[in-house]
Amino acid sequence: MKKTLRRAAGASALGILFTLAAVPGVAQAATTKCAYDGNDRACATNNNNYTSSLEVCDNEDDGRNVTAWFGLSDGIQTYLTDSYGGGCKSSSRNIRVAWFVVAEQGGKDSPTVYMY
Ligand SMILES: [Ca+2]
Repeated sequence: MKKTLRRAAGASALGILFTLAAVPGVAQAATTKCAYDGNDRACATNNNNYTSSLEVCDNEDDGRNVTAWFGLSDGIQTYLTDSYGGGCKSSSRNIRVAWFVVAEQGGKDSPTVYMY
């Protein structure tokens, strides 16, 4: 019993440490937006330090890949393609995402998502 209590106290002390350590992260608040095409999706996250994360997920086992096109804030476009299974495709950039669209192979583009 004593041992369990001590372990629990240790865990909560760790929890406090993590909470305190996370506080500076508030200044790094990120903006994440996603677009969906059925169950398929693409997301972009812009971080306050002007980096970004891109992700596309083919969640439909229908033989059609899913591609997202991302417009970066310098005007350059890039894309990511995912095929069903094995998790999502992701990438990061040292620049923010301005907009993106997602579409399934042979399908229509989603409405454009503007990040800011
Ligand atoms: Ca698919």
